[in-house]
Amino acid sequence: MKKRIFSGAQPTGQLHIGNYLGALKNWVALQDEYESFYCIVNLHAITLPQNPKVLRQKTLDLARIYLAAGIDPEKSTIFIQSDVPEHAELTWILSCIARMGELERMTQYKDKGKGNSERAGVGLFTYPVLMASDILLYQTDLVPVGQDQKQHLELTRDLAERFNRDFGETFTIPEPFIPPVGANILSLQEPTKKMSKSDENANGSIFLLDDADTITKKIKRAVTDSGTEINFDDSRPAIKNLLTIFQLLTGKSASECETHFAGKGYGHFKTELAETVVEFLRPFQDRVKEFDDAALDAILKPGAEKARSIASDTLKSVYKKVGIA
Ligand code: ATP
Ligand code: LTN
Repeated sequence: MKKRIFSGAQPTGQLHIGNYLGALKNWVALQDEYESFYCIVNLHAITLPQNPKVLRQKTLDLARIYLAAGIDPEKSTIFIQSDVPEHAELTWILSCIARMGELERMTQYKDKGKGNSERAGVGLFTYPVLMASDILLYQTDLVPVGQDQKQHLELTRDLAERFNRDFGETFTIPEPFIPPVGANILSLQEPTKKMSKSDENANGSIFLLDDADTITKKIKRAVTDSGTEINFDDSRPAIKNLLTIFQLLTGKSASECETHFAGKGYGHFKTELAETVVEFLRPFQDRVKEFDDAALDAILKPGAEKARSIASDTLKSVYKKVGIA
């Protein structure tokens, strides 16, 4: 029996190269070896205000991006979170064993809630419990995510262990898969913080659907460090970040990248990086257009059915264990 993967992304904002390199690229790479479930987490999306008119569209657009990135519906299950009501149901049960203190320590809540509990929604606070439910419903072995989700994975493991201890063996304890390179792609404008969908400054992110001109401009404007060398040096995070993007898109080793740019200036480096990104994204952007709504429906509907058949088994066993059914 293959081991199982679960991961997801929110249909908010626009997906950027950080989401691709930190998460999607690995989802694609792992789908042969694992039985994989890739979810569009629209219930997570509404933990911050969304425009209802565009949320449905964004949900479908994200399915297109999964497919264009190379997730193969013949190998992996792609589905929309809200099509499987067990996610919300298990969230209630796990909310009853999660502790306020452990959720208060979640840095994403602190960042996104801006430390203002009068204004922050309860959904934003319990967001990690919904994420734990996503993962635990599928008896997941491995969760490929970027560095920013590590803390949520630890909470998921804690909740699973607590439930198993209090009610008897029920959940598989999942392991995170955080890639050694690319798990924290930084903003091109402020290379001390992560490239983020919710960044107000669009120049900090290369979006997967940006056109060639925009990509080239963003890379030309990217902040650099003092010095001239193009190498992987932790004390020069801006260049290291750009070089990491180059490395992951070309598949070269770190030392090959350094040799490749030895003696070259920032101008040359940025031009070549921009060409590499544009050439990488061109076929991806063509593929995005291939899937119309009917084609998506033909993938997402059976995806949800397959997911549901597993999720409902887990939920039934949970209800039994807690004395509800
Ligand atoms: P935001 O950027 O607004 O915080 P997010 O991280 O919530 O967005 P999702 O679409 O839910 O965005 O994330 C999808 C995946 O991309 C997650 O596994 C996340 O860890 C990963 N990811 C997000 N930002 C980066 C980044 N800068 N570098 C590497 N991986 C990232
Ligand atoms: N919280 C994640 C998205 C997410 C997820 C999940 C990732 C929701 N549920 C389950 C992995 C497994 C984020 O904000 N990037």
